[in-house]
Amino acid sequence: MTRPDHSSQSQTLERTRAERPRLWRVLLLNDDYTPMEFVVEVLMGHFHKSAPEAEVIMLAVHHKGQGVAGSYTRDVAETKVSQVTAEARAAGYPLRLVAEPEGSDA
Ligand code: TYC
Repeated sequence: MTRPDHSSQSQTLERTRAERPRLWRVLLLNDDYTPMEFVVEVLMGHFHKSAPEAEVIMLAVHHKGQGVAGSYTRDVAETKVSQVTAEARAAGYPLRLVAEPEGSDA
């Protein structure tokens, strides 16, 4: 009796597991009302930027309209969007963030 040949299937599964998960960028969007200091604190507290790094990113978003806060697996990126958005709303600010897959450059 011959057993079914699963070799190609298991090779596929092993290769899939070996690949790194696609990363998602968390984008910060500019607005006219969120204080610069709040954005800097978000970048330091949620995205682990140093004070000088956070300042550079915040000013780039302020001048260009949007910028990358960090890249993470999809779950982590979406959680950061939710948590920071909730924190901004609780503070009364309209700050917006979105997560997008890397490689989807506009
Ligand atoms: N434009 C805001 C201001 O002048 C600062 C700001 C920067 C807001 C970055 C949002 O993602 C942002 N107070």
